[in-house]
Amino acid sequence: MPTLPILYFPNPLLRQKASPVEVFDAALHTLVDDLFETMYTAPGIGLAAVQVNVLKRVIVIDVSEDKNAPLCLINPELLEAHGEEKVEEGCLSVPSIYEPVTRAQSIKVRFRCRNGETVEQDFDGVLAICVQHEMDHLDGKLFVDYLSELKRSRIRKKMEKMRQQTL
Ligand code: GNR
Ligand code: NI
Repeated sequence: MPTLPILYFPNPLLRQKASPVEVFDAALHTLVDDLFETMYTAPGIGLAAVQVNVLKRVIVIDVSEDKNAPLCLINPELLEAHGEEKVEEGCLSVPSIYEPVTRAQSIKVRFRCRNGETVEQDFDGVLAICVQHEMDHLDGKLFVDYLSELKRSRIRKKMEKMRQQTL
């Protein structure tokens, strides 16, 4: 299973909006497998298809210590959000940057599984944060968008510098 190249901020491709999955076929299963492989290799606790330039509403997550709790959310819809908490976030598309972001503390989400089954599930803790972070990616939104313009422009400059060094 290949790992897929991850796009980095401020690449405008990260701003694209993903389309709902309509066909639950073998190609979708391959995409999901490749997303997991890419996420575990990175390593990260979540990955959205947009981050590898695939414009489908597909998210993979595993926040477990032992990397044995894979979750795949397809076409996720936020049904409920409760409470607020400010937690430090990072992103595979914004490497080496960690900043606090305010998110809902617990959420209820409707989504489809890789086999097409529809599920409604409640999330809290790190999982709730991660699901919200990944759902943002599907609409072209990044955690740096919640920071001040000053912080975001400093991060942009740092990313552009890092990128030049790796070219
Ligand atoms: O690996 C990741 N860690 C993380 C930490 C705090 C809040 C969100 C995340 S998601 C991130 C992987 C990623 O960029 N997913 O889009
Ligand atoms: Ni991210």
